[in-house]
Amino acid sequence: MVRRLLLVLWVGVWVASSVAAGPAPRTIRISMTSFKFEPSVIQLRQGERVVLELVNEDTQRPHNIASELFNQTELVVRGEFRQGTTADGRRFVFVDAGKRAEVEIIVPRVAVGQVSFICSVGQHAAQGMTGAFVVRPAQ
Ligand SMILES: [Cu+2]
Repeated sequence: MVRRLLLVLWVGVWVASSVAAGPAPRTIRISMTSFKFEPSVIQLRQGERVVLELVNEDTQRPHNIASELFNQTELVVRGEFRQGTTADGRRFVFVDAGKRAEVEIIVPRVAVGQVSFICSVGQHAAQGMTGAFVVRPAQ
C-alpha cells in the first residue's frame, strides 16, 4: 500500500516536472569577434524557448549583445557575464575576451519581424558588429 502510494506520488511529480520544463530549448551558438557576430541573422519563432550561446572568441576585446528583444522577455543568463542597459535603453549581456555565457529566453509574442542587435562596446557597432533577430509568428 505504501509502495503503491509512493509510486503514484513519484509519477505525479515526474509528470508535473516534465510539463513545467516543456520541450528542450533550441541552442543557437553566436560567435563574437572583432567586429562581427556569426551568424548575424538569427531566425526565431514567437513563444519558442531558445538558448543563445554567446562565445567571445576574441583574445583582445570584450563584446556584448544588446537588443530591444531582451527588454520584452525574461533573461536567464548563465556563465561568465555582466548585464546592463545601453544609454538608449536596450538590455545587454556582456562577455569578456575568451569567455562564454548562455542567455535563455522565451521569444516574446509582442515582437514580430526584425529586431536588431548590436555590440554596444566602444565603436564596435559602427565597425560592423550588428545583426538582427528575425521573429516569425508561432506555428
Ligand atoms: Cu564588440
